[in-house]
Amino acid sequence: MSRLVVVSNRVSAPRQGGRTGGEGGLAVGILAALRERGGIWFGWSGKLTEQGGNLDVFDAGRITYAMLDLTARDYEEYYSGFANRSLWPLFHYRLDLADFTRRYLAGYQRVNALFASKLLPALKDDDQIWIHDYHLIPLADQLRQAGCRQKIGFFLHIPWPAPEVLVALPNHRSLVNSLCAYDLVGFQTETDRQAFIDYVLRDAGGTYVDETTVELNGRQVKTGAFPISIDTGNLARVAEEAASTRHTERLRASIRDRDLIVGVDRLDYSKGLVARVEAFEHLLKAYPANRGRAVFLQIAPPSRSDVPEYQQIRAELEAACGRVNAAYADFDWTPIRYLNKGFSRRLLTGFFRVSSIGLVTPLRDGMNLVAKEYVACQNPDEPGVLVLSRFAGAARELDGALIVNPYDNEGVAEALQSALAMSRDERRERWRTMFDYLKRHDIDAWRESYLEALAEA
Ligand code: ADQ
Repeated sequence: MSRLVVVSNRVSAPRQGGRTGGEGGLAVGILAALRERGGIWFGWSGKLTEQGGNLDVFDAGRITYAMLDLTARDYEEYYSGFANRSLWPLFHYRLDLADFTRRYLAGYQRVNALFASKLLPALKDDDQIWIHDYHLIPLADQLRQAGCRQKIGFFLHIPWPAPEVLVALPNHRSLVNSLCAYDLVGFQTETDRQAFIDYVLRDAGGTYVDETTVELNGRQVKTGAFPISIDTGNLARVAEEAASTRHTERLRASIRDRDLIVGVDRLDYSKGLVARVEAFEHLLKAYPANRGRAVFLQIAPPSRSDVPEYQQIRAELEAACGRVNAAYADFDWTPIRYLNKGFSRRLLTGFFRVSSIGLVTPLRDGMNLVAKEYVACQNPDEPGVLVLSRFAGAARELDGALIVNPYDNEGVAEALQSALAMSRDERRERWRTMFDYLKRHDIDAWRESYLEALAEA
């Protein structure tokens, strides 16, 4: 079996003591494949140095971790700039927030070229290369120009926008051309894949080769939808144990017989947090029986805090939570508990397990793993209800959820009210279909289906 070379913006390398830094599902899934096949995980070290370009390489078992330092200017232009101020808002349909400063694009291309030049010497002839996410779209093109002939696949973790939105990007054409340097381009959903095909056929003059393959400028690229997932079985076990830990007991004791609604997100404008608070406010307004009874716990640690739009969303969220609490709190009850910090995965699983509702209402999201994690963590006898935005990729799969439109506060409030009133039989039935689905479609199945398609491409 050929070696696997994984490239992503950041690398989840083991910390001292041998455990991996990233406990998240993606790291678990990728590490399983790297351990089985042997290979390299290549990416940014997270360090900024004066010169940049230094490569720190070390082996752990069959895996080589190769981590590259960047300069402060690289960070500003490639990461905070083009990746997070141009592509991220655009791909999440926030044209109003997108900043297409040309300097950012130049930095993005420079860092992709740096990745290519440092990766190339480490490659063997029969390696398979798997590149992740919007930070690294031009990487295959850069590698090809330097003579790389290996099979290269790409997976996009965020949505691919409709052509009408994509064309607002000044370099949309060259970005799509560079995607055609891959053998396989994977998307989260069929909708994303179709949006890419639409652009290639309608805007770029490409043609179909077969149902999943298109040709553009003499290059053929295969496409596929590969909805990412979680380590379902393991997470369910962790949640069962977490149900009786000290922290979960403390949370349960503080809620007493009230209803807990939980939200867990990075503090990102794509996650719909302000609208979510407004929907909860509407629940208290329209259904007064919930006053003194419902508690909304929102966990949202800061993310990308050096990007101005993230400082703004944080201020807006704090104001919204403060306003609702000021309007509705009583001496023995606070409606919203807003925590501006992260928690370990283990603690979160316990929090998911004791809550009556998982509230996941992004305005746009590639997949949203929190929705899947919430389902995996439920108690089969007494499961909570998932209230899920139609704009999350996960909504295509989790049909036992109450699907909502996050722009419609009153509609979300109605769904919350139905979830709170739902019979145990209905909750069990809805949960069971989703859990069985996630057992079959877990992170291992995702990885295997992607790598099989890459091998065939
Ligand atoms: P994210 O936008 O980060 O990921 P999501 O998939 O929900 O969104 O979360 C990733 C992970 O971070 C989850 O495992 C979650 O538990 C964890 N996490 C989130 N908030 C946390 C918190 N407050 N404390 C601790 N952990 C937290 C991007 C795309 C998604 C896509 C993933 C994977 O935007 O659409 O699902 O990549 O492809």
